[in-house]
Amino acid sequence: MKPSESALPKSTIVDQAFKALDSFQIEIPSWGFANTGTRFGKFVQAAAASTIEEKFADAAEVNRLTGVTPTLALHVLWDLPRGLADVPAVKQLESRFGIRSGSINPNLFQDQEYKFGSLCNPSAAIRKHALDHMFDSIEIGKALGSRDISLWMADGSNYPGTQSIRKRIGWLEEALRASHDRLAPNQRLLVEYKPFEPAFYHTDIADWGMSSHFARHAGPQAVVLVDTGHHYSSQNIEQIVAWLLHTGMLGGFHFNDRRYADDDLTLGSIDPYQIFRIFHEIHAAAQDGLKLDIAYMIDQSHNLKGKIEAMVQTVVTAQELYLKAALVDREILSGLQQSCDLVAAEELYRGAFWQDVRPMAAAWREAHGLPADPLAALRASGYVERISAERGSRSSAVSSYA
Ligand code: PSV
Ligand code: MN
Repeated sequence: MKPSESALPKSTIVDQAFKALDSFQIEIPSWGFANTGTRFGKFVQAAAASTIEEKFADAAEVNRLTGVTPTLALHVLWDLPRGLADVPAVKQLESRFGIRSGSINPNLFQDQEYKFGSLCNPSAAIRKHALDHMFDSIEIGKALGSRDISLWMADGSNYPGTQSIRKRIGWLEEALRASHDRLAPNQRLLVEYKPFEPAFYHTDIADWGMSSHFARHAGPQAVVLVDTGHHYSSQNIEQIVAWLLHTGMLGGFHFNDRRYADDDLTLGSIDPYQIFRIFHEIHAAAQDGLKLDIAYMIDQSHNLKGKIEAMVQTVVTAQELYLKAALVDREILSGLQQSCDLVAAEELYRGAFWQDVRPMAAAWREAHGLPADPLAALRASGYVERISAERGSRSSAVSSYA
């Protein structure tokens, strides 16, 4: 038997695969459908969404094709610029398009007063302004019945000695605890980290250790969010994931791929093996009986690839990598790890990665009344051509650090 072949009968493997796919959903970001770019400019797409209604429509199309993206992440200032007053309109869109609001993302980086920080700004008045926005975001989450408040801040500094790093830690601890106090019992606060950009000397939540600290300090409903683009080159992200699983602090992911920095490339386009390794840690933890509650989300906004195509491609890739990792025979692997049979262990692990799971994923889709090949179905539907014609030059640019 080759290491990549399982001893299990084929029907058992298909059952296992279907079970794994049944358990996987992924959230898509509203900002993934809008025109975005780099600091060098924007290439505007005719099909880009310029209203929240269009973002819901595009999300519904991705869900119609894939069946696994029932929720749409919202960014407060971009999607609900009038705050709570916009909630009734969003609710109408939810029922019209059959898509629910997903994580609520406060925006603490766009307003002019945040030049030197938001919740970590030396000015108490600006910190209060930022905290009020956190409170508003939490109320929006409650009103929409969406569970996760997903916090990322651009806070940091560019030059050594220009800010007190420790004072800022204290201010942020205070703000996150106050935010946590406002959460409803079913809500969670996800704390995202990023080591650089737009701040380049220090960021106030630079890594998973700092995120874990802030989340723990805030309270039991706060956990860590891992954005795969927010690490230094060659960092071992699956080890971070294993630690967060072990300590009960893993709340969710922002998926994308990267080559150099926070590149927001489509998932698995550069390093699919890394995502497989992350999913393996999660499946292994589940198999070992750990209690998991992980929000899988995409954080990508494309300005070269077609937005809806890129989103469908990412969702399908996420499913495939999740499935490959689900099919690692972890009982055999555990024995090989125990006996330190390195080559056999690695070959078993890599064998699962190399197998072609696309036919199984297609069979699962057909069994659920979904198109076997969502990308081909998107092309055949003419949806992108139709919205391109309708939206045309109306699409306006939306700024983002994504
Ligand atoms: C920041 O780089 C980030 O990853 C945060 O999650 C933001 O909310 C998102 O991108 C969009 O700018
Ligand atoms: Mn992110």
